[in-house]
Amino acid sequence: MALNDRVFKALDGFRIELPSWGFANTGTRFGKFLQPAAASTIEEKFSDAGQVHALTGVCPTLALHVLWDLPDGPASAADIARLSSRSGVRAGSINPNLFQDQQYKHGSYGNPDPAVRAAAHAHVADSIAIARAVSSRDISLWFADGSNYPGTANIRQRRQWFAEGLRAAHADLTSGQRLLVEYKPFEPAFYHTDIADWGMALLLAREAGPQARVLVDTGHHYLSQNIEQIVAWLLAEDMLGGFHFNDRRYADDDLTLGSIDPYQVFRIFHEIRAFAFDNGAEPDIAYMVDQSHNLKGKIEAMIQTVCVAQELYAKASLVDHATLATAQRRTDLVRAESILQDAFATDVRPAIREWRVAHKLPADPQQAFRDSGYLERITAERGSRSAGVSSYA
Ligand code: PSV
Ligand code: MN
Repeated sequence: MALNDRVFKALDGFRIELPSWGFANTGTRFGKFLQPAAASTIEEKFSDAGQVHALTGVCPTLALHVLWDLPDGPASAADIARLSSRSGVRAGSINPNLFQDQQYKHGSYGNPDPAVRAAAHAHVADSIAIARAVSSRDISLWFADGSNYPGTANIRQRRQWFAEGLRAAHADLTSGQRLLVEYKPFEPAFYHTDIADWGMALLLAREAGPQARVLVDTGHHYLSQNIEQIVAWLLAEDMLGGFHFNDRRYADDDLTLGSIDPYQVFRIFHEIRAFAFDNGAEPDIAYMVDQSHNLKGKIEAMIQTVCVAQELYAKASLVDHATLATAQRRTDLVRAESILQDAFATDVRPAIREWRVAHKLPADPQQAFRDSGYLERITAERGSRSAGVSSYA
């Protein structure tokens, strides 16, 4: 197949979800630099996501965080439907918030206090109901649970509480819904985290039930970890539910995708493309962005991320799997490696521009955004609001 055809086919099948919180003011624990154009209402987040989707054509859904975006629970569904039809973007994954309330100081599902565990379970049950009300498939669970000092938490007991809690949550799903279990090695807990890695997430998801899968946040690994191997194993186990994409240099930095190590992202996509080739079927994976744009303009950062994701996915689709398999069988190491390197080095940007034009999209979404005047308009409209907006919302 010609390069253009391969790129077109790959991009036709690639969609990526945006996070509502990526359009809001965020910061570090040292402070927050407010951006006048940042979104602070759910209307504004849908509107900004609508811009990114209108210009790129590949972001039809917006991930929502329950406490930040849906304070009225399932009653917010009518509002969400109205915002969806106005912005052209539907509700995406629903993210319960089990880390912000004071009651979760010592954990949620792993809290020794049964009343707090019950509150966490009730919040997840509500979130599952919200997902149904807004017709969204995935409920994405991340737990900040853990401890800061050795000896302060009963790790095995907490594992048991997690297994029970996730089984109970799974029992609330209706058919078609999925529970995604996200792992993270540290932060905010700095001694142990209850779901610290993909193995723990996999075991818990398996135990929860057949509609649970693992969610891989690319920033949630130790520094030298081989993320694409984790992806390959989860694919082989039919347990890869989705991604939270971002990049990092040190910890969970939430930088824009591919900004530090684009070859890492390419290698992840390569494992997925190779799996699809070997099995003759596309795996069902929810690609999502999970970034915090502290310094970059939020909409620009999102457009940049989406374009980079498309580029790296398109490059991975250029790998000649049949030739690679032969080279691997013959242990022709340099040839096998260069098949990946050649695909990675190919400039796919002209083909992507053609794909955009063929789909009546701007050839250069970033430039189109700059020319649109949207940023100036929201800066003027939103900038007059007083500072002191709360985190993410
Ligand atoms: C935690 O670091 C995380 O990756 C989870 O996905 C949260 O939902 C998100 O970040 C909130 O920013
Ligand atoms: Mn995440």
